[in-house]
Amino acid sequence: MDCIFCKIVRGEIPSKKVYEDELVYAFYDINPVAPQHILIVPKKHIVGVQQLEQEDECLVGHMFYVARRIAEQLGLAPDENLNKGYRLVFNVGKDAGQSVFHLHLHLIGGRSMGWPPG
Ligand code: DGP
Repeated sequence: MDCIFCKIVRGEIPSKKVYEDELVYAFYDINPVAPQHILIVPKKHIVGVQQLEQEDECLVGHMFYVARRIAEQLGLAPDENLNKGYRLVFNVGKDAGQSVFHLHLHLIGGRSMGWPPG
């Protein structure tokens, strides 16, 4: 399949791996918007959030759990006073900024961020 993230999952395009299991692959974004910017992608090709099926519910939950563990390993997790932290983002469609049409969860951290996003 001619999908850049499928090729990364298969190892046909090099990437800086952060985590892998039977369901997901996580790697550093090539164009980081913060000191830490990781993408968590399912190994199954899903175009985006709008193409999710009910059978994908557990997979998406797993993506969030993996993100939480990676954030902890990178020292991004909020402390007991909820200081520090990170952002988890799905861009859904072109107007929202989606440019790769294989579902991916952005894990962005290492700096303070504003709201609303641009
Ligand atoms: P989005 O705009 O939400 O679809 O995010 C796609 C992200 O994918 C974007 O931040 C850049 C990243 N990206 C695109 N191509 C590659 C690649 O070949 N390698 C890596 N590591 N990241 C990529």
